[in-house]
Amino acid sequence: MQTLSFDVGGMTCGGCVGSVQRTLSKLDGVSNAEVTLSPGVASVTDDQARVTPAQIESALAAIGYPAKLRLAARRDEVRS
Ligand SMILES: [Cu+2]
Repeated sequence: MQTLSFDVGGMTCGGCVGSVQRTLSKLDGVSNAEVTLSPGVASVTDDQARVTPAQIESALAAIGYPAKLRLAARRDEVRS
């Protein structure tokens, strides 16, 4: 498992945060998602064998929130 941070654009209220969080949680391979409005960031804990950052970005883009992986903020692997 690993935890990745994504910059998420277009979120303006708690409803947006909820939509992003729900979409991330439903993705295969994602075990946890924490989303904040300000700054617009999603921290996603996932199984890198089952979901790629590009899939996460496109799932959010598909619902109207352009997301971009933060390479600098990438954290070390979490022990599972
Ligand atoms: Cu909103």
